[in-house]
Amino acid sequence: MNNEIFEKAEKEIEIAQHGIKNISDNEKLEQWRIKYFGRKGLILSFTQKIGGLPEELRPLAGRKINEWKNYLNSLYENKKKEIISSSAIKETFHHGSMPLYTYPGKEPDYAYLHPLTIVTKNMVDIFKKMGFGIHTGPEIETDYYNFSALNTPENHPARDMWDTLYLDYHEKILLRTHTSPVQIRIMKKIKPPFRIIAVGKCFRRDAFDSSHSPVFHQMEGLMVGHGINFAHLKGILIYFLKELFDSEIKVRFLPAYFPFTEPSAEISISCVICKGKGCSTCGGSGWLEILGAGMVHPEVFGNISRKDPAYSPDKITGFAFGMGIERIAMLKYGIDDIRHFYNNDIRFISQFG
Ligand code: FA5
Repeated sequence: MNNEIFEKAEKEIEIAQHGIKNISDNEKLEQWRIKYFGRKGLILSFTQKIGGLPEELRPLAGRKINEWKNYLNSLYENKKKEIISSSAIKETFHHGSMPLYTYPGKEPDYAYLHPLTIVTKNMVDIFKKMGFGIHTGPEIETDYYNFSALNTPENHPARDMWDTLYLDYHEKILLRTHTSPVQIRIMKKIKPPFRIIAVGKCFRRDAFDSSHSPVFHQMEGLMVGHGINFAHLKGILIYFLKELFDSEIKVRFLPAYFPFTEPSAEISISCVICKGKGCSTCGGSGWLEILGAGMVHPEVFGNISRKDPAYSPDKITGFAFGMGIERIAMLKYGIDDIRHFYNNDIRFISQFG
């Protein structure tokens, strides 16, 4: 055995060492064992070459072959242990005779959209179709935006319409009682003509009952331009309500009062439960009040036009509306208690997605 043969053998051992690293099952390990220890394997073929060597080299060659044999054997034994212990891990995931990893998986719970999210999206989509832009405003407001700029100055009796939660009474910082302050913020930001809606949380010192929550959601609408009149308001709201509920519903406008609109209207739809015949949901009247609306009061435009003449009430008109999203969702889905929306009961929430 000359040097060349020794080098070749060392190289083969190196290949064996790399080869065993990637083996992870018994079948491949057995193939590896045969390749090095089998009848035509590496060790035997070197052993057979000893006889053909000069006598003085034979003891060295014998020692070398023993070294390689022991080394390959230790690689083999270690790998065998490794495979046994990894299959032991698999065993612990067995169920009876069936490995758990072949078992059908447990179906995960799906996430559901909250009914208020679904209804809000439906409502927004209808207004988007009619060219309305989507805006938002802050939930923490000042007295000015929530009241004064909306023609409801201090000591105005209409302030009693909204039981207000103040964060700082002296600084006149409060949680907005409605989304109408967004009207003022928008008019200070963009020039007419425009049409927008704004959705968000509102807060009132209202006790929880089946139709009231201290935190609820409103959608505000505002359309301002030249020659906007009550017929536009009616056309847009009737189209919206028929799209949202059902083209068969009837829509009723009754005179109402809001300090920031004149004239103002309270808008009802024929009861979606009894189809207008009279039931407990509509209190026997056949009608469900659903939103407040009206033509923007000239005083409101006056507050803006002091800084921006584009809002002079002589030049432009507009209409606004505001609706409670929870109340609309209750009617749409026949939900009898507003508190269901906030209880986080998955059995309730998963019915709508
Ligand atoms: C307003 O808040 C006016 N800003 C609406 C408006 C906007 C009128 C623009 C004219 C022009 P009102 O206080 O009626 O109006 O509230 C509107 C809707 O909010 C109600 O019809 C109701 O659906 C909902 N709402 C009011 N209070 C609560 C409450 N505590 N819980 C749940 N929904 C409520």
